[in-house]
Parts: sequence; structure tokens; C-alpha cells
Amino acid sequence: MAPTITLYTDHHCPFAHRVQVALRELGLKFETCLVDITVPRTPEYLAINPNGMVPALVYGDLVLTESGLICQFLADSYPSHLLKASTEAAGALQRFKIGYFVDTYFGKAHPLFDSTVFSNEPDAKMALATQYIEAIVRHVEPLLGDAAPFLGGSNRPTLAEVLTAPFLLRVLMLPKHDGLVPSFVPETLKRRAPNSHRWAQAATAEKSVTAIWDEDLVVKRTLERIEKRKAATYSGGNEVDKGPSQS
Ligand SMILES: N[C@@H](CCC(=O)N[C@@H](CS)C(=O)NCC(=O)O)C(=O)O
Repeated sequence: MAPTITLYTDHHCPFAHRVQVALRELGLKFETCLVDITVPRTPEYLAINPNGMVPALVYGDLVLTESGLICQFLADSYPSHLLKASTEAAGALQRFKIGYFVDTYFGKAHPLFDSTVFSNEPDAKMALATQYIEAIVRHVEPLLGDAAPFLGGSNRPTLAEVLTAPFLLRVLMLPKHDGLVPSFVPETLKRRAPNSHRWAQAATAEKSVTAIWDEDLVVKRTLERIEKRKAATYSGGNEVDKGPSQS
């Protein structure tokens, strides 16, 4: 019998969003429990995940945490278009390429986007946005030459898109909101990194990705976090928030 699956999530968290995308791509039935991460966690939630973070996936009698590992576990457990088994023809190579791509995107590019969002100084914001685009041009664009529209010529999303799409939504949508990300980002990406731009648009248009996307909520929460960080900086206190990687 298939295990019952419950996802503990907050819809503005991109890490939790990854797991939603994986579950939907795999066509798995699951329940959603919303956890408000803007307030102290309830004892009930801390009993499920003692570190209080989302996502947590209750899978049968297991509690799984860490979004990347949860998605990998699901993709391994339910063979599909997301990921070949390592024993399939070209499976090991596809898995290497997906891992390499995801490492490259999050290791070399996305932190610069997060820093753009959370920078308070307009000139620094512009410089960081430019550095993000340069990192995409240099490191990510060459890996997407055969995207069709997804990684490695796949016409359906792979694990690479599952892990990146929630973050790409922010790259494409936040520049519409004054003061968060300079508005030149999407247009410049389209011109300088056409493979990446096409790929990001395709990934963020998938139903599995848009299903729980709430742009107003993400913008509101991002602005709140920026204010909180500013207040912490001006009061000379310790950081009250965990940093840009959660944007
Ligand atoms: N590495 C974790 C990161 C998860 C994470 O940062 N979750 C944030 C929300 S986006 C969270 O739960 N923050 C609440 C807190 O730190 O108390 C993962 O990939 O699952």
C-alpha cells in the first residue's frame, strides 16, 4: 500500500515549494499542513521537526527534512521523467549532469540574486544584480545549450527544474516590484543568456510550479524580512533572521 504523505509547509518558502513541485510532478496524493513560520512554532510542529523549519514531509512513519534530499528521495522512489535510475542506460550520466547543474546554479549564481534582494543600498543592489547575470552567463548558460526546453533536452521537467523553479520564479517576478530587484534583470538575462531565460520561463510556467505560487504573499514576506534585517542592523543587535538564502 502507498504510504500516506503529509507535507508541512509555508507557501512563501521556496525550499518547501520544491517538495510541492516534486509531489505534483510525480502525481502523488498528499495532504498539506500549513506552518506559520513568522511566529514561534507550535509544540505539535516541534514534535514533528525539532528544528522548526519547513519543509517536513511525513511519509508513512518517516519524517523527512531538507528539501533537496526529500525531492531526491521521491524521485528515486517513484521512477519517472524527473530522474533516470542509475542502472538505466545513461542514468548515471543524467544524474551526474543534474547534480552538476544544481550545484552550479546554487553554488555560483543564486546567492548573488538573494544578496541583491536583501541589499539596502541602491548602487549595491544594481552591482549585485549585474554580478548575478554575469554568473548566469558564465556558468549556467553553457549548461543549457541543449535544453528543450528542460535540462539535457528533456521535454518534461527533471529533478533540476524541481529544485530550481521556485527560485527562478523569484528571479523573473521580483523585478516587477520596485525596490526589491532592479527591473533590468529579466530583459538583460533574455539578451545575454537566452538559453537560461527560455529555460527559466518554461520551468516557471509548469502547472506543478504555479499551483501554490502566491506572488503577493512572497513580496509581502520578503519586504517584511528586509525591514526586520534593517531594524536588526540599525539597533546593532544580532541578526534576528537567518539570512538571504530563505528568500
Ligand atoms: N536547507 C533547508 C532550508 C529550509 C528553510 O530555510 N526553511 C525556512 C523557510 S524558507 C524556515 O523554515 N525558516 C524558519 C526558521 O528558520 O525558523 C531545506 O532545504 O529544506
